[in-house]
Amino acid sequence: MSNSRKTDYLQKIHTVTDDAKTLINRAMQNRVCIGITGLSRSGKSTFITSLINQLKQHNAKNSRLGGFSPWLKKRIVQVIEHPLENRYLQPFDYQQAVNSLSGKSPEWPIPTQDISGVLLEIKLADKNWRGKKSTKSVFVELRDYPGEWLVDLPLLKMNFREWCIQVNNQLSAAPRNKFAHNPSDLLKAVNPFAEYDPATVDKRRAIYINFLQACKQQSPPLTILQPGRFIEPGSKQGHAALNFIPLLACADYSEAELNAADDNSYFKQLEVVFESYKSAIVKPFFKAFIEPIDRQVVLVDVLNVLYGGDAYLHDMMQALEAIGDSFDYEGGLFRAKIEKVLYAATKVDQVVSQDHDNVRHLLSSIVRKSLERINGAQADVRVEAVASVRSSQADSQGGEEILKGISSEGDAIGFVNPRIPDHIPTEAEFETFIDWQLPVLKPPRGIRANQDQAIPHIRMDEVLHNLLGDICR
Ligand SMILES: Nc1nc2c(ncn2[C@@H]2O[C@H](COP(=O)(O)OP(=O)(O)OP(=O)(O)O)[C@@H](O)[C@H]2O)c(=O)[nH]1
Ligand SMILES: [Mg+2]
Repeated sequence: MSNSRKTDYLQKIHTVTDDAKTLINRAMQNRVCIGITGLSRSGKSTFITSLINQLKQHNAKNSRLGGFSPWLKKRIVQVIEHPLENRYLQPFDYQQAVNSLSGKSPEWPIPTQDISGVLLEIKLADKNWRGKKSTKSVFVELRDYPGEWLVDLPLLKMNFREWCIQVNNQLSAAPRNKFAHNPSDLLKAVNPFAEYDPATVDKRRAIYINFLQACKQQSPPLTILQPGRFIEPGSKQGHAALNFIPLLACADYSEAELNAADDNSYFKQLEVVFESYKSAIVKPFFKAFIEPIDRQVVLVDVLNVLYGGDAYLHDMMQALEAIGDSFDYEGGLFRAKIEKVLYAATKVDQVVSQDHDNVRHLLSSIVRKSLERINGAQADVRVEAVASVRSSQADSQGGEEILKGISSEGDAIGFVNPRIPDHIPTEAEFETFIDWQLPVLKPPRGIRANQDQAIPHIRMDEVLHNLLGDICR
């Protein structure tokens, strides 16, 4: 066996034994790694905060976790936050998130800029094999990261030319082709075969970043905004692997033609940077934060895209499909697979309660349509509709249910919503959403989460049951 093959072989054995060890450790320790995945602003940090809070405040008077058997049976003894073993990972700042939600003027957690994690220990009353009272601990790993980075995962399966063609298709189709600041012409003008000029790349890159930012900031935002680090660089600000742009003219040439380009051409130079973006930035994120996942929550802000119309919904569905391809639902010998997947439509407190079930069914239709691969896999897949922080209250007006809450400007408001269909809307049904402005609510006043109160929620108990019910038995 040649030396390099030997090293390869040894590395493989090493990885297999490492994976086996992780599996055994997890099984012995009642430990699960839950991947909270969700696109930018889908509600991940708020969800993690609420999930920890519901468990920690299990004894609060307003704790409502009837769907979670250990709570109903009063088996939760204590919930402790530990840092994750990875010393490079900052701890998830639960306390700060809770403080801002429960302050005098409550605020949502700030948008996430880097990765953090927490290891929750749930101590449960138990009986040992002799029937004597004891406690058992269940460990739950949770990690938080900026949602922008998730849309980079599909890049791992693409080469530079394929990515350029994808961006070209996106920029020339609705809704992006209608945007005044669409940089299509400027990017198309860069000839992939011409001599590479870093100053030109810098200028066009700045324009492309502005475009991505504008797509993110508009309401509703678009989903497929790549590369994610152009919008949220985290600790990689200024990294050399970020110095590239999509060369839209690549769509006009075959792979063979582009491969024959001069070494100092735009194509060849930027191809190298693109590959280093994948290997130095996307791959380590995947390895450290996506690969260890054995249970997954996919948070989807489905209400927010509805009023954007068909193009926005499909942009999100495409992103979900492409991202879904990056997760391992099949597994292999000594390689863990994701055993449970819970899709959760978030912020369901923005619509009246009679529509909550429809939101869940709408998400089911999206999942069935856009995630063929997951439907064929072994994983247990479910769908929920939740509010991590219930920020509206039901009231009635003329016999109709209405909602009341605090607007982002701090005013008390009352509102209703158009009926939510229980399926992907038809063109005619989309019309009913065009004039609907989804209210951006402030968190409710008076949470007092630090003073033995639990955060009000919708169906977070079902989430706990789905994710942890079996291992808490
Ligand atoms: N009404 C309501 N709004 C919510 C809820 N959860 C989140 N939001 C809104 O959604 C916004 C984004 O929530 P985050 O938890 O920060 O979302 P994220 O996925 O962590 O966002 P990034 O870190 O930017 O990827 C918040 O600022 C709130 O406006 C909820 O349960 N109810
Ligand atoms: Mg966040």
